[in-house]
Amino acid sequence: MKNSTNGSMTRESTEKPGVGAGRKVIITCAVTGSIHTPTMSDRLPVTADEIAEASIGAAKAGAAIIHLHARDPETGAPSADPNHFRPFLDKIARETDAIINISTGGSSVMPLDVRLAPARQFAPEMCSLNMGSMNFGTFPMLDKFSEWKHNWEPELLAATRSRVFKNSFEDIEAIIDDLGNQRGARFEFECYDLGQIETLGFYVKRGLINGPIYVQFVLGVLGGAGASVENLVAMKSCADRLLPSGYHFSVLAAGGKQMALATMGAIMGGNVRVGLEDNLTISPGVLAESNAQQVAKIRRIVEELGGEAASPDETRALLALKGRNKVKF
Ligand code: KMH
Ligand code: ZN
Repeated sequence: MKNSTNGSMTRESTEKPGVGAGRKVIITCAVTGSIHTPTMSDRLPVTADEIAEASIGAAKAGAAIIHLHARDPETGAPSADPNHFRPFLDKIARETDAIINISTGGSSVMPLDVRLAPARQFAPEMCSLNMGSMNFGTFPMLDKFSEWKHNWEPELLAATRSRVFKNSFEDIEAIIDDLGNQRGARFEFECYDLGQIETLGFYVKRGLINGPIYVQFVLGVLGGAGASVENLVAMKSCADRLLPSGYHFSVLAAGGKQMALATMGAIMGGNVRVGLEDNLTISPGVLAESNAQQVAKIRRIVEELGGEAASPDETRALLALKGRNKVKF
């Protein structure tokens, strides 16, 4: 018999809804990161004003979480100097109620203490936490340009051939304790392959990680899982087996498959991350005008599929965050 509410020819599904049924989908926007360099796009935010403007635009377009790195305003080079964070944190907090998520990944070539400095100082509601050591190759982008605005750009890309993005068990435990237990942050657990989801499951089982879990399936980084539907399905199945029911997942794909795989993630019952940190384009071969343009596009897709963008406060409730009044900026 045809079901009058959802048009299905079958009896009502007992599965969790995907994008449909007005499900709240958390949109994260990662506005600048440390992968891309100023030569690659004039739209990549570099100064504090640009990072603030990009973040405010993304929040207005529907992003509940803003994932932040800083850059040296003179050169555009990735920076984890808290002095480079403060001006844009203050401005974003004044003009939006978005959840600030400060990266602890920094740039894959920075030492851990440098990477942790801004999250330690500003005690945000959320931080990223990369769940394993890995190769993190951005050097293939060297082939795309013959001239660079700054010497550090090709040097940094080339360095990723020999450097390892170090996130040892000891590092992970230190971050959980320092930023989670002592400063009350919840984590965006960034998992780039199945082994890192296993590591997350290990710490949950050991009782080191409590409360709502927000795992980011990261696809498309050279050294981690490639950006394919098959890999996403495998990661979701692995997380379903290892993580407590009710865990939250989000999907990001670095590179041109960003929108397609985020859409797939939403359809599978997850949340989405976009932003120029992960991908500079808005459609194949076309540079995005802004972070907000990418947020608006994924929001349109989510809404077309029957979902709704979760507000910052709805996200705070879903993830049991400590609240805006407990951050130090
Ligand atoms: N750009 C992502 C692929 C972090 O900030 O901790 C990795 C990332 C790492 O977001
Ligand atoms: Zn990041």
